Amino acid sequence: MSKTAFITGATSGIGKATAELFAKNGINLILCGRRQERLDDLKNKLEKRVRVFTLNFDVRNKASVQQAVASLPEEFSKIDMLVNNAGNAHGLDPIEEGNLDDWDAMLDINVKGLLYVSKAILPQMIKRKEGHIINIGSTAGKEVYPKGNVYCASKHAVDAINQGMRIDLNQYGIRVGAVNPGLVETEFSNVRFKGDDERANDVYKGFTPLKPEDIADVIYFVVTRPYHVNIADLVVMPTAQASSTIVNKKV
Ligand code: NDP
Ligand code: 8X3
Repeated sequence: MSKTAFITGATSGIGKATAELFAKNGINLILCGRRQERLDDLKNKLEKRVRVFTLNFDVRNKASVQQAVASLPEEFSKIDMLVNNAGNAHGLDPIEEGNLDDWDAMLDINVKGLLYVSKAILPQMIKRKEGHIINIGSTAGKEVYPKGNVYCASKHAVDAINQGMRIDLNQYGIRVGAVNPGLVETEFSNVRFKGDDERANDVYKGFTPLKPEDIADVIYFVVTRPYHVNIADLVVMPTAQASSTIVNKKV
């Protein structure tokens, strides 16, 4: 029987590329995001291959998260894989100049949102003693870079939650692992710089960044291992990147 994946942040970047690759490989999809038009477009495109259901909710709103998961029809009620991907950086400022709304957004979305979604889906995985959670962390969850402060804190939290989930869910046979990308060209920097597209494009100039499809490939590899194999934690960077601050740019 074909499997079903629940992907948050499916309207763009890594989540969208993962949805497309999963569909190509026969994995049914529950696609989540806030931009309904994009969800509709993706559904129209991918339902030629697999069954697709869309859920529009903000991961920050715990009632909406619970309602959305509870609203799934019978044929989408068994979730085999949860890809906790929704998230972004908001701003890039030294700590003393940080914007409080940016801090709220990053902690509420990247950390609490991931927890709310996981909490809503876990009971069925625990009941079945089967399931797979893939948390999208970041190199920003492995090291801290200048002005990264709160975004890095949010991704360090994802790293801790990934480890904590793996420990606590071990008794239920649930697989838990993280994929931690380096620089991937998506809408990430457009969001971080609040629509300043020139500044966003500059981030990826002078080297070959990862494409969202590169991370989708890795996520697909992770979910297609035999069930006794759990990829616990992966860091994936462009070849030109050695760390958050060392990127071999030819400019
Ligand atoms: P994008 O901006 O392209 O995609 C972000 C996705 O998250 C969108 O689909 C967006 O959907 C969704 N999202 C954002 N806020 C919310 C919210 N409040 N509620 C529900 N959904 C939300 O960025 P990426 O694809 O790059 O980012 C995906 C993940 O990868 C993030 O967790 C990011 O931190 C991580 N990452 C990215 C890296 C990069 O260099 N790009 C590197 C390392 C990690 P919508 O707006 O429709 O709600
Ligand atoms: C995204 C990678 O280095 O832009 O998580 O923070 S970075």
